[in-house]
Amino acid sequence: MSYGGDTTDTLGMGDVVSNESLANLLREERRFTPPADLAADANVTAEAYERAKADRLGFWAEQARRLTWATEPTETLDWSNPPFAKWFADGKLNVAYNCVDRHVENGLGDRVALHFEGEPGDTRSLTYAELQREVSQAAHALTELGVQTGDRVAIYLPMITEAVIAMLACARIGAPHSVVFGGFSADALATRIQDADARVIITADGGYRRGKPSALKPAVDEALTRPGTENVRSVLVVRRTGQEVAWTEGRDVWWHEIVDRQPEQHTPEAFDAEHPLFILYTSGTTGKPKGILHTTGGYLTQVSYTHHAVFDLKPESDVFWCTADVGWVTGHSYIVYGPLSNGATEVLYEGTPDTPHQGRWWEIVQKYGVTILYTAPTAIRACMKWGDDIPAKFDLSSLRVLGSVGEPINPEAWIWYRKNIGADTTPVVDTWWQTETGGIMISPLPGVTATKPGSAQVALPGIAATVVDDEANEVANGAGGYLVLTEPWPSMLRTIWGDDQRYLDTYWSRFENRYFAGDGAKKDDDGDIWLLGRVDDVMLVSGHNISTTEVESSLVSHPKVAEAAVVGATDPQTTQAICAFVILRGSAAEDEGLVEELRAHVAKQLGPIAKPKRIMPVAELPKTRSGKIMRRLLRDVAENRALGDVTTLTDSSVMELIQSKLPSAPSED
Ligand code: 6R9
Repeated sequence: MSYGGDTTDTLGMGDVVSNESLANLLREERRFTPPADLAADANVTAEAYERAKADRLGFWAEQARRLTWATEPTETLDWSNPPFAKWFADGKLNVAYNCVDRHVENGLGDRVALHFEGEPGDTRSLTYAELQREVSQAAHALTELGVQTGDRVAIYLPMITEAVIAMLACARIGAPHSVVFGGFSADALATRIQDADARVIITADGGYRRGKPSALKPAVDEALTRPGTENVRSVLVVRRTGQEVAWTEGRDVWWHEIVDRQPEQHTPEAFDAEHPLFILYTSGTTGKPKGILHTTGGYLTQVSYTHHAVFDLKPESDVFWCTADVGWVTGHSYIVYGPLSNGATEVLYEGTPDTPHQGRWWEIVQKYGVTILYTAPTAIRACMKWGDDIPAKFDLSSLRVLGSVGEPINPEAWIWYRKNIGADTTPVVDTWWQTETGGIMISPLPGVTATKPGSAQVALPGIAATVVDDEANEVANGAGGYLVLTEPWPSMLRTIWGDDQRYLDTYWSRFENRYFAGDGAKKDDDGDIWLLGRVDDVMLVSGHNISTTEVESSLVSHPKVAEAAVVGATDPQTTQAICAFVILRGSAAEDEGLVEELRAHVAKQLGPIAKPKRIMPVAELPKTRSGKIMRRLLRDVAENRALGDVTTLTDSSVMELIQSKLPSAPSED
């Protein structure tokens, strides 16, 4: 059934998407089976699902042996006080040793760990042996600055090698880090310093962004004037851009002055598996940011295993590139801890994809022979908008696996990615997970799964996920509801820093004994999972629940649309009215006819009730720095309200642009 008719459905997510509309979006039944050579040599085969199903804890105990433990764990999971989990609790290990030293000890010291590419074009390749020296020196420097095991260190850096080194140095001495994204303001930084009670901050004079040096140190100076930051003793400053910085004697220290003179050897201490590894703040839609706490052994086990399984990493020959920033969880898990624990060679790029030209990423893929690329739908859609001719100018034949994360990927963008970046042969893995889950949870496996564009499909071996209705009953195939995780997993968050009650209330109170992720989802006829966006974003139109993701996917499937964001705005007749903001593809012209054409296109695909009331072509959409569309702000615009909190927005001028384009009265049906 498509959306239509006048019947009022029950509330909840039961009807967020219909089978027919999914089939419409997929148009033909497109399935992509794994390339034969990849399947034949895959790190993980279908048998892993069986093994994990037969003995889930035994499966994870086996994965924990991927790591080198100072004391091997004998316990796997302690779930005696749910939802406060302990994994591998009697084991001890050092994360930095696992990510660096053991590879050097295994004779891989000359292997490149990081190919750093600065935005201005400066480069540096760091081997595992060099990384070991630099992490050791940084660890000594932190100790000299008085950092002790358990002290929190805030890291506020651009995407440079020191960001990775700083994180590993903290892990090495058991000082939990709190990485704050370099694009955040002094306010956001101050809140995070206060909440974690950080003792040292690691920052830089600045970084390069869009061809210009962009200062960081002034935000630190400003943050440290706020109450509640008095416990910060030292600010360690990397010289990146050479721009002038204000200096507080006795507090500020240059990285090169203190780190470079330290001994090159450092003995790593083994910490308990449940020792805190890092805090990472997620803003959420309301309230103060939540400090998501991750610990040591379970986290490293799952990020190591998932990186090996989902990307089919062959460390001796692959060049891995995750384009995320280290300031968000994807950078933590799939730039730093997953790849380095697996001894990977990877690319670290400082800048934006279109500086100095729109082919910069593809130039980097060609230059380093990148074999595995992991990026976000928002970036893929930006590349679609810039045009197919840009990637076509570069040799991308080294690529063999493509990944996506951060938002639902529209089938159209998925197909574009595979075709234009992956030569129509590489598997695309759409990976669903969250800051809270620590590692990938739902994803195809590139050597096993016949992929469906737009679907994350199946829980990984050892992971239990399903879709439930309002009453917590598992929905049948073909129905929609709420995505829940039904069993604890090794890289799960342990709590919200300093607020156990909020941890219980936010994640474990909606459904008994189940972790509620906040996302709507649907099972298709094969039982595969389709993510439908945050439940807060679901629209209620004349009694029907309609998912923003679905209407967006329909719009993006129109050849003239590169990107779309859909929100429900309060409407006297229909409760909410669907408002769409669209970015057109390179050559498409914006005119009245086009808006009507797009409305008709959605109505035809999804049914008349899903037809947007208003469609506004815009140049940009408001996004967080991790690339997620901020629908909340678009709702403010659509309802003519003052804008809410814009602190996590990439570029606040985007909202002014959108508001200035708003027609005064909405167009009528
Ligand atoms: C890793 C990351 C988590 C939220 C999550 C969901 C959305 C992430 C997705 C996806 C559909 C995917 N999300 N991956 N939605 N398909 N493959 O992004 O963490 O920043 O905490 O965001 O992102 O809504 O709940 P985080």
